[in-house]
Amino acid sequence: MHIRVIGAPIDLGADRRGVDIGPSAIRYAGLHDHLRALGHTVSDFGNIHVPQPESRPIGSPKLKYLDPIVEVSEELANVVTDALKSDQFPLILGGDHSMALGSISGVANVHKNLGIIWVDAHGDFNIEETSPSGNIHGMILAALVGQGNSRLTHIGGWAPKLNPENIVIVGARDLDPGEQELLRKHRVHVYTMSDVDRYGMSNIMSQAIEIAGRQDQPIHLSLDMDSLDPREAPGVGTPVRGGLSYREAHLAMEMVSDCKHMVSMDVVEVNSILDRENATALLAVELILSALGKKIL
Ligand code: Z70
Ligand code: MN
Ligand code: MN
Ligand code: MN
Repeated sequence: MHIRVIGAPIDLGADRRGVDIGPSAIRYAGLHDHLRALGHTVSDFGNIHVPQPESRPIGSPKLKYLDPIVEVSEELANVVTDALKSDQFPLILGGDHSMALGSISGVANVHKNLGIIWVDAHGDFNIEETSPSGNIHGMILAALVGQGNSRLTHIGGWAPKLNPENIVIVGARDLDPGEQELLRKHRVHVYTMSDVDRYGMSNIMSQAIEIAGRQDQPIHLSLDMDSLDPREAPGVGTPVRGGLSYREAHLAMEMVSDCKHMVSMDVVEVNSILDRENATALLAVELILSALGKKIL
């Protein structure tokens, strides 16, 4: 496979600074050499341009940095669409999770009926009215199904990008009250950590792949590193106890790899300021490799 690495060093969608270093940290962790060792060819677009928060007004406290986030999303969507049209596999490095608005909009330009596997401690299904923070990284999935501010929902001039029934969230353990209602109302499939404990990651991922990839639908995998337990991934902006173990996360990636439906992937929320000796970026590379075909034997 030809992998196109795209850096999206955006930290406009979250409060804690430091995720803008994420794409560099993941590259330093040896991403390209490891991908080539797996037999892939790799090219790197570099990073898309993201304005520094200090250089732009924050705007409404209910939708912080809306203007620059929309601009970055438009550009990222185009870069991702171009990669897919050139038969390349886009691997997008964040950045906070707001970058998935651009990446998934770009994939949805090419693949109709896209399935999503969203591995995250959070639902990222808030709208302006339910968000406790005004942080847009917590609103991305809602925007992609057409809910919330019209500038977020209409990246590329059209909406919605996703059918909520094609979305599966895995690893959830921190959902806001209004967000829970919205997830139920729109029938998003949510596998919580409680479900992972009860049924095991193998069963959860079989079902997730069955749902997101039904009728041979292509799947986009969005991996928020805060899905992992903070003991494994200390370098994330919003750590939440009780997350995925090292082995559960690898198994999830290996099962997505084996299903052969994945067309694109993002890895987000690596916060190097909060990390220890690049551990979270090194883990991100390991998980990317499992998702892209690495086998133990
Ligand atoms: C909270 C909010 C969030 C990621 C934190 C947190 C959202 N639900 N998303 N980290 N990736 O502010 O909306
Ligand atoms: Mn997230
Ligand atoms: Mn999260
Ligand atoms: Mn199939």
